[in-house]
Amino acid sequence: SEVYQTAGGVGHRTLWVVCIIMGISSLVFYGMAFRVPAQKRLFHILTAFITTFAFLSYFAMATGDGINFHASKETVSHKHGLPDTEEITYRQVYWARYVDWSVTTPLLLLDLCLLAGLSGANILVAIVADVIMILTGLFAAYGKNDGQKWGWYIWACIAYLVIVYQVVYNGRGAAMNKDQKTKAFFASLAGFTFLLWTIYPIIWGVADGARIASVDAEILAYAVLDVLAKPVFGTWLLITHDSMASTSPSL
Ligand code: RET
Repeated sequence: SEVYQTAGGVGHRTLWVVCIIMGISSLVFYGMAFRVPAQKRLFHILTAFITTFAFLSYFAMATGDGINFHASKETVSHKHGLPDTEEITYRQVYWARYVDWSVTTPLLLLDLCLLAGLSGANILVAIVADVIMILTGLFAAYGKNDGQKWGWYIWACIAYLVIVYQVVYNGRGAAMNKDQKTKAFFASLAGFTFLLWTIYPIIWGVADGARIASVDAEILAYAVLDVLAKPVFGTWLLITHDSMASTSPSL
């Protein structure tokens, strides 16, 4: 049998709402960048680029770009002695998200790594692991069968663990050398990030993965997370950073 899974009105409106939120926060962040001297602008620019990419990706998805149907085969086992049947689900995959994430998640990590004062080698490992996580996640989304899908998913999760080790564990070590305020702020921001980011693979698992959650539920869940991970994260970072005396770190 065949099943089609597509977005409805709720999903469509949600995509537009987030598109507008990302657009407005980008303007605000660029505005905040101009209000500080050039030497203090690195975090502002990074953060504004992050919401700009998200704005473009949400514009794509809201207008129907960056989406396609993907067929995946599942074997449905029946009880009561009926033979197993093969079910094909055609689900909308929003690949524009992965294009967005492949650029914005490394930039988000860069924000955190620079705040902690992590070394260049550690930053590079975190960012390369992040790109691997997103690209293997994209392959997972296009897996033709369960083996492929969940195989790629496992590689992505391992890459995620590498990120957590670098940013949370080594990041905390590096932040030890910073002033008290930076140390405490890094701990809160990294904790917030780790919590949010861990929900993404869970949503993926029930949405693109097992295809249990509807496309609308998937859009809504990612919408909430994306707004917290980008505009809320950015506002928190920039307001706190502006209140601190330090200049931007140099790359
Ligand atoms: C995937 C699926 C494969 C397993 C893992 C994933 C992790 C994704 C993450 C995404 C974070 C996105 C953010 C977006 C900001 O708007 C690719 C879903 C581990 C952590 C922060």
